[in-house]
Amino acid sequence: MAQNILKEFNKNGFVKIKNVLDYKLDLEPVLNDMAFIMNRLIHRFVKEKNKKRVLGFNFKKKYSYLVGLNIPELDQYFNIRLPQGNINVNSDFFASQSIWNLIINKKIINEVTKILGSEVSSNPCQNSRIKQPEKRISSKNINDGLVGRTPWHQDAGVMNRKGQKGTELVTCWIPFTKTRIENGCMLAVKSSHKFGLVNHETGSKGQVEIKGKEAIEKNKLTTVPLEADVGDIILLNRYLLHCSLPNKSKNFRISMDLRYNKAGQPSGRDPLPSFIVNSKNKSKIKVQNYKQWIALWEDAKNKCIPRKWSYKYPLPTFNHSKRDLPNLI
Ligand SMILES: O=C(O)CCC(=O)C(=O)O
Ligand SMILES: [Fe+2]
Repeated sequence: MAQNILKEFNKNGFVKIKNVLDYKLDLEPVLNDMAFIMNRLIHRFVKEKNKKRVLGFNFKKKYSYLVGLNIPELDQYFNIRLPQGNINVNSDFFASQSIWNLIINKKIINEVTKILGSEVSSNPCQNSRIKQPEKRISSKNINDGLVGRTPWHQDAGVMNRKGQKGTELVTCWIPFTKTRIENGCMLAVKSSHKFGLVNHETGSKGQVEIKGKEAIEKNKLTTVPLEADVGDIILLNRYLLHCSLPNKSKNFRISMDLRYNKAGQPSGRDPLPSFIVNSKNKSKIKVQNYKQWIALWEDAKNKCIPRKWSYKYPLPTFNHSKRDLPNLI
């Protein structure tokens, strides 16, 4: 029987769709671009006498070597968006042609339209996550969602007030490695999107975290590990309670999360790029190539430089406790 994407999404708050993407066509180009960034970093940070040897390493060994150099904010060189704070003229981000191709990938957008309808914008809340085995991660980074465990949250919680008020945001989570419980797949509370927006507070390293998250275990809410194979995508409702497990394996766990929202609604991260990627009226698709997309990011960066930050979210999300998770169960 054909999978009813919308029905599953509305029932559980998430849906896994098998075999949407092709490794060679859609995913490997991104990994190749990450390898290119690593080579650039090796040229910049590795001592002259070691360069040749390190350039000969494979992906994993190169990344681990770079981690060992304690380069500040290493993950930012691989992240699709501007850093959250300290924006300056040199702020860098990973906006390659291969990522642009993924954002506008017809196979992804086709699935997203099953949830959002035909009028869809790309949302600038996008991340890539390269997660090493947890035992290699320094203790200060263990609860950093970009490189270690992702804390319990709802994706609507990382938008500004305008976005939180009702932007219909869908997350598209894309694995580049087979992702299982052992190597830190996401964990979701089934049907928790039905709670609506719950209260978040500041967690580790300035991330958002659900206030009263302990209630999930205490009240024995049903949790589902969101395991996925390469080629699959997982779509998440913006109110789904989810986190990620630690990577206890010996291998890397690499993923990307792209987001889309109903066209015309606030992105929740003004002035970062938000543009129509699907519409019945083709003339509404104004951003049509990689260079235009990069220009939007550069423009956004210039707007953020004077204020020094690219996005902020109000924390706690609510000043009262009515929307604290334990009071909603
Ligand atoms: O990949 C992860 O660790 C977390 C991803 C996530 O929270 C998301 O895509 O919304
Ligand atoms: Fe999330």
